[in-house]
Amino acid sequence: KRKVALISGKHPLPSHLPLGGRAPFTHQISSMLPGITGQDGSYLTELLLEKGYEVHGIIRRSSSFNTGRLHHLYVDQHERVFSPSALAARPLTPVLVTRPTNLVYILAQVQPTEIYNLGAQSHVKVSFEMAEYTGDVDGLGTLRLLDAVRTCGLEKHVRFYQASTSELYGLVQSVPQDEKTPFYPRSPYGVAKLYAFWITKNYREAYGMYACNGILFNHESPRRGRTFVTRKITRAAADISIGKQACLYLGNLDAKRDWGHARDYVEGMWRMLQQPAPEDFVLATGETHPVREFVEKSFAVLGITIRWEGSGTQEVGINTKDGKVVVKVDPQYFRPAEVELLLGNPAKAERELGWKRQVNFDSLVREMVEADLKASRSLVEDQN
Ligand code: NDP
Ligand code: GDR
Repeated sequence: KRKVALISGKHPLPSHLPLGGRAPFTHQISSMLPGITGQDGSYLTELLLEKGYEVHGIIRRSSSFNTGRLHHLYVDQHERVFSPSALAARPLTPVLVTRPTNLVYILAQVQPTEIYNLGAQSHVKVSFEMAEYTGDVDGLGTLRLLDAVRTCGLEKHVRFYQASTSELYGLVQSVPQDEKTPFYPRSPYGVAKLYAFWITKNYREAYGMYACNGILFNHESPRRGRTFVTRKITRAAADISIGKQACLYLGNLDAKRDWGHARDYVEGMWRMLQQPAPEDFVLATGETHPVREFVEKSFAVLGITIRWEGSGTQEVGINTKDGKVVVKVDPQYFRPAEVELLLGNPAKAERELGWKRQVNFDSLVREMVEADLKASRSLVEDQN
């Protein structure tokens, strides 16, 4: 059986990026990935290549490089050297696509067996500043992709994964949150993803598509975007520890999140598309931790103990060794409406998918801090 995956976005200016597999469009299993250049896209690409998929990504045209997270997965077309795993020998081959109708062209050409719809304006705070854009990309974009699948007559042949989110729960109704917990999104991002959740479910019911929502709680890694709170903290802690930065400025220190490792979560995405029938699943760790604890543990990895003083916007974190203020609250990072508590219940995924997170909170923090420390140090060495 031919298996082709597509990791896709629903953006106005994507390009076409085939990766892996030895000859284009002939591999037995293939996937399509909009959002391939993001954190999850890079881990999912690794996983699918390992499983022998031909992977096609859709990327946006950018004036600067946006494929950094994928560089280890392909080699220069002039060298034609197969990587040790012999999986990543295909060069980046961009095909500029400018209109949503070109999604139809890509789908018709790739004929994916699986589509992972990861592309999104994924920053919650930014969504308040770019609400209409976020609604268009994250909400309507999902509809465009689903319609393109139907236009190509692939609705009975393709399996579709929608990157849904714990942000759908928003204002706490009850915890732990599972597949039956009511939604109450608290941001334009959450509202756009609510539309995407329901349109995915609607196309499943209306047209018999194999379409799943993965309701994923926060997942992080050394590849996490630098403006999300975990990575912002681990980078700053590393820089502060070697004297490159003085202070870290943060918003709400008391928000609680259920944080897992992205590598574990992409495994869950893939498992959702291998079931006999399409269903929606929560992926979470079942633990919750405040931002404040993420800060303390990150500095602790570097041998720095934090003492908190003051309250509200006046609160600061002090390095107990030298008395220096290393964390300050800056109200510009507060959100107009906040999601105070996320705590997921992954029981259904554990039971039906055999999925379980492998990386715990402390190991996640350590891995991220150590990666950032290594990067900071090598940058300093390069400059010297
Ligand atoms: P990232 O922000 O790291 O990656 C987002 C991807 O979407 C990138 O490839 C990005 O391309 C692309 N993208 C951004 N803007 C657009 C646009 N206008 N049109 C099309 N594509 C665009 O996100 P993650 O990898 O962390 O998350 C993947 C998906 O999962 C997202 O949909 C996110 O909302 C969702 N999600 C994430 C969770 C998490 O904790 N990480 C939890 C639950 C859901 P470029 O590189 O060019 O910017
Ligand atoms: P989130 O992630 O909004 O949960 O969305 P983020 O890391 O941005 O925020 C988590 C919590 O930390 C608080 N916070 C700060 N956040 C940021 N970014 N910067 C700060 O300086 C800061 N200070 C405190 C926030 O207020 C929030 O409470 C992520 C994204 O990946 C979404 O795409 C995904 O759907 C959800 O996770 C699940």
